Amino acid sequence: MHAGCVLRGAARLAAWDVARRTALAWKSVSYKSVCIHLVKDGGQQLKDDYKARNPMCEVPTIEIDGSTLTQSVSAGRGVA
Ligand SMILES: N[C@@H](CCC(=O)N[C@@H](CS)C(=O)NCC(=O)O)C(=O)O
Repeated sequence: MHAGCVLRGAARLAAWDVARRTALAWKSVSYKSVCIHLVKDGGQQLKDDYKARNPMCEVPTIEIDGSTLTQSVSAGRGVA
């Protein structure tokens, strides 16, 4: 059981977005999806509130079970 899962990703789906969402669906994890626009406002991934979650200033970021996972492969493994 995963509580309060939040998935922060870009508006346009990349291959790893599909893989991540597939992993979440496969594990029946419900999640809140938050769009991080990479151009709007000078790049929302560069804003302090997002940078505090992911110092690399990249999407995706998954918050799950009190942990923040920032790399697609580790995020996939964290969900599985
Ligand atoms: N190693 C990262 C790479 C993620 C990545 O390259 N994300 C791109 C978007 S597809 C990004 O956030 N770019 C931010 C930017 O261009 O400022 C992962 O596997 O999650």
